Amino acid sequence: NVMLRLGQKPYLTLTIISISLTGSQPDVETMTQWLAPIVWEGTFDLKMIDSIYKPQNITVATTIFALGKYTRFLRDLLESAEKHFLVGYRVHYYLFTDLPDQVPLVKLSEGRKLSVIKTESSNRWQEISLRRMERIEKLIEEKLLHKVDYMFSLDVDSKFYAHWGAESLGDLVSVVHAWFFGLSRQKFTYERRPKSQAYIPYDEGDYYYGGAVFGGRPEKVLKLVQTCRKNLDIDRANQIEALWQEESHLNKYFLYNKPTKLLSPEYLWDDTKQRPSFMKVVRFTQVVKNYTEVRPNP
Ligand code: UD2
Repeated sequence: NVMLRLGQKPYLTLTIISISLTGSQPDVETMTQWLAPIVWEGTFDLKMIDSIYKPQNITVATTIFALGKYTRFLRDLLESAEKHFLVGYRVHYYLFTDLPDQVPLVKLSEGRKLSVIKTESSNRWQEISLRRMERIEKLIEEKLLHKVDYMFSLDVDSKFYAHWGAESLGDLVSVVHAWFFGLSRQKFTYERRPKSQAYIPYDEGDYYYGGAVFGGRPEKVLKLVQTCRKNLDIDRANQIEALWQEESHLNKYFLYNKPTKLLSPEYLWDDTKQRPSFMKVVRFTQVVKNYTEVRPNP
């Protein structure tokens, strides 16, 4: 759907069917209103993309947090990443964990490495999830800025199933949450309490983005994590925690700082959800987990 704003009138919605780059593109939105691409199978020419990025010999840092029982997801995530994630590119995984002994030995391909960063845990899963922002901020400032070309942050309870390559790279990259793709903004689970810094009113918002994947150039991601961290601090001081912790703050950030590239739900699917016919490939999914069993608190 392409929304046009006409003078003082409310929105007029035009539905454009099959915006096609290759002739085989499904009937889905492939461009945002601010002209950022939404990446789907069939919207890009991988050979051309590789011919641009490969000669640049880029390095992509990837942050993963595995605290407490979440270390059990590491083997699958890393082994599947070695098969599908930016294959042929230099990838440096930065793994934050309180249990370095439980990091599995996974054979990495040439040009790829893994650094373990010992991290303090928490007895609240919400805290573990939202504190990723300040930890990524510190990592960028100390190790990534002006040293790596791109970066991603990935949830650990996930697995790659198919190609995820350089078509995903951009200045500021977000992923459209599988559960909310195609829904109207009133249905998005943004933070709705004005007391929180993550507040978004019902008449605003473009997409609902997943907290499990974001990325971009380190300097752009630094601005994102810094802003979210500051807003999380203000919320904490005001004794309010946004509905979906840092994911709520991320959504607020992307509302006013539009991502330059959106990854379609192919890049963050949910194994419990049936795949719609327009989705030709599932590249990365959240694995099914028993929340009460893996989390430190309910
Ligand atoms: C959603 C988001 C997640 C995050 C969270 C909000 C998606 C698909 N997932 O997932 O990114 O925004 O809501 O709080 O968009 N972790 C640990 N140990 C723990 C608990 C969490 O390491 O005990 C880490 C781990 O990297 C995990 C991440 O925090 O992947 C997010 O936690 P979650 O997967 O339990 O959150 P969930 O499924 O509600």
